[in-house]
Order: sequence, then C-alpha cells, then structure tokens
Amino acid sequence: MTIDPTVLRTLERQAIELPSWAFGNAGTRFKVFSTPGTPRTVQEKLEDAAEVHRLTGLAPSVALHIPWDLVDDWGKLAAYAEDLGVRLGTINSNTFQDDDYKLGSLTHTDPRIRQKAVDHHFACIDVMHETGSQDLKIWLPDGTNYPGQGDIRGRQDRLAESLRTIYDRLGPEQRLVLEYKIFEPYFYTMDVPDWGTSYAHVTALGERAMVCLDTGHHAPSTNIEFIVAQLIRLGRLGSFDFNSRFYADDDLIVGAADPFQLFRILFEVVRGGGLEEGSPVAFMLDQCHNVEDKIPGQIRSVLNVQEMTARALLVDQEALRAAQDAGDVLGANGLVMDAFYTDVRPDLAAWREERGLPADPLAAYRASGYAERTVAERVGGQQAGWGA
Ligand code: LRH
Ligand code: MN
Ligand code: MN
Repeated sequence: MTIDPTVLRTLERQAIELPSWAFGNAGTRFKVFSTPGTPRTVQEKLEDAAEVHRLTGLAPSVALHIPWDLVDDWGKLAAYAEDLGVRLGTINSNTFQDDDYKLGSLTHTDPRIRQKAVDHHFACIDVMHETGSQDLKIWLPDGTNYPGQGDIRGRQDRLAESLRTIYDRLGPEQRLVLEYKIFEPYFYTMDVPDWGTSYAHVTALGERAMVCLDTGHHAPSTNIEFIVAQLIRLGRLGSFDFNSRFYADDDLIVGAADPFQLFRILFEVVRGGGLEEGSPVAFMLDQCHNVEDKIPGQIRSVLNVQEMTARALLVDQEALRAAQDAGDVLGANGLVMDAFYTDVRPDLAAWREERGLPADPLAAYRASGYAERTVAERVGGQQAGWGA
C-alpha cells in the first residue's frame, strides 16, 4: 500500500454531489444527441445517480435544477431518493430560459421582472425546506453584450438588493452559494464574472453566503488553485462545480482535460482543511455527457476526483513546509510532484473492495445489465433541461 491509513480515513469523508442534468441528453447549440435509456423523469435521473453511488460509494446526493426537475410532491421525491440510497442536495435556480430575463433577472431595471426573479428564488427556498437541502445555488445569466447597453454599476446595486432579499428569506441552516462565470450567455459584461465580484456580494450578505467555483468558468491560464487557496483562507469557498474545459464552458468529465490542474486544486483544498470534519466546502459535478454514456461518465468523474484527492493527500505537508522554509525550491516542488505521479488506483480499488464495493466500478456497471434494462424500459428520454 502506498496510501497510509490516515489518508484513507480522510477519503472516507469525501462526498461528491451529482447533477441531475448529467443524466439527461445534452449537446451543443448545434445538436443534442439522444442516448437510448435516458431518464424520462426526475425519478429516473435519481435512479441513475443512485447507481453511480451504489458502485462507487462516493456520490450520496443529487443536485436538482428548478424548473427542470419540478415535481408536485417534494417530500415524496425525497423519500424516493432515500429508498434508492441517495438524498436530494443543492437546489439550483434558473433564470436563463425565460423571455422576461432577456435583459436581466435579479439585475433588471424593471422592478416587476426583478421581483419575478426574486420570487423564483423564494420558490426554490420553499422547495429546499421540503427536500431538506442546505444550499441554494445561484448562477446568474445576467449581463450585457455591448458597451453602454447597461449601467454596470447600477446593475451591481440592483443585484446586491435582490440578493439581500433572497438571503434574508433563507432558513438558519440554509446557505446561498453564488456562482461566477467570465462570459456567456453575454459577451461584454457578466454581472457576476469572477470570484472577486461573487466574494464582494457574499461578504455583504452574511456568514451563510458563499462562493461557488465552477472550474470551467475562467479565462484560459487562470490559476484556479490560487483562487481556491484565497477563498478557503477567507472562509468563503462554499462549493465546487467540477468539470473540465479545453476552451470555455466545455462541461467535460472532471480531470479529463488536465488531471494535474485538478490535483493542484485539490492540493489547495487539502492544505486549507477543506476535507476536514465540518468543512464548508461542498464538492459537486456540473457536467454534461454529449457523446459518452452518462452513467459511466459520472462514475469516471467521481473516481477522477477521488483519485486526485488521494494523490493530493499523499503530499508530506511537514516535509513540504520544511523545504519551503529552507528555500529549497526544487525539493519543495519535488515533494508535490512525487505525490502527483503516484499511481493510487490499485490502493483505491482495494479500499473499495474492503467496503463491499466493486474494485472496478465501470466494469461492474457494464456487467450489471443496468444499461440494457433501462434501454428496454425507457423510451423517449429527456434533454438535460435545455430544451425540456
Ligand atoms: C452555467 C452553469 C450553472 C448552471 C449549470 C447548468 O454555465 O455552470 O452552474 O446551473 O451550468
Ligand atoms: Mn456550474
Ligand atoms: Mn457552467
């Protein structure tokens, strides 16, 4: 074994939330490919998510997107999830598919439209009370396309006011998590384009407001681990939306494009105590599977996160501190690189087996017959939400 028992005990605590929309058909604005066996209902998305958890032990909760996952009876849905061995997690609001929001939602100049967007968040909070969800995640599509189109500062003021109204509505155990994104759907300004803007808003709101870092939402060559270190240091890193990007918001399997970057991010999470008991940092995937099979895509994703977490935990922090203090540049770098280059997969397979999980979850999935069963049973699966 390369991994010592303390590392394994820390790994025990890792939980990675799956997005319900990862199980729906997805694509680009050019084409959505439909996959046989795709869930037709939110219940079927939960079934698929539960399958990922059953095979990996890593994904005990599922994030929902409103209105994509609307149901009449949330208590019933929560019970359904529980029967499957998972629970309902983060509630994501959606103000990006309504004509009223063309020029803004929480930032709109028209008080009626702002109120409509605030009311949508109130409805999400009502859902959270019924599902027992802790986090309301707000990703705001608001922005402008042309210089002069909007008053940048006025939009910030209206955003601050809207967020305040939403935050004040939260229950004492609930959090508001504000996600940022550099561009898209608007291309000149986004109203929450970066971690600094998100941080400014959440600190103004109060202790239960946090930043969500989506790994796909930065300019090329941004040092994301620096942002991670800083937000943890400031006590405001609430959650990750993990995915991979080559170009922009590609939403590919986390760790697929740049496993070393994922390692560096997780190293800062470990360094900042983000895996310790009671840490506020929540791990989530935010991905779509356009061409690959969805359940295996999610299995691979959670395994990638676990694998890079294990490697990050292998760094000898004490030796590293000593090397850093001694000004041993290459020694310090060597300690980090040694951990990164360690293949932990056999140890993690053994770790799974000890817990009654399959050593190879992907092979176990293929052998389970689940895919064949759902293809036969489910006809006419849903899109991930975009066209549904
Ligand atoms: C926006 C985003 C946000 C949405 C999700 C579907 O790009 O990352 O988190 O809720 O995609
Ligand atoms: Mn996201
Ligand atoms: Mn995104």
